[in-house]
Amino acid sequence: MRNLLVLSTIIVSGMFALVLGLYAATAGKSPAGPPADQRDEYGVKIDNFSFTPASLTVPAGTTVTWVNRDDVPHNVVSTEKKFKSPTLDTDEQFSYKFTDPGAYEYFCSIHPKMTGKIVVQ
Ligand SMILES: [Cu+2]
Repeated sequence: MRNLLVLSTIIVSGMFALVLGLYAATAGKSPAGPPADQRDEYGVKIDNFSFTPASLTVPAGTTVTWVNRDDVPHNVVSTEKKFKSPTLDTDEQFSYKFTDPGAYEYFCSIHPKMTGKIVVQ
């Protein structure tokens, strides 16, 4: 009878451990989003008369969004006329999808000293 009790205790403990393990495995499978290297959207911040990051490398097929966080209007103009945003007031944004690999330089035509680059791989 005593052996039976020990056996039951072992079985119950085992099941408890199994349930805990399943719970831990399930809990571990809820990521907060796709991994950083699998994003298909990237952002460039416009602030204090500069683009941040000034140079951004993205995989082909990426949509890049520029957001004007400055208190003066800016725009985003491709040096090779591949894309051109309207004038962006504070907190306005512009997106462009880069499908072909290459280096895309751009500037703000209102303040031509503001320059940036998107490298598409
Ligand atoms: Cu500007």
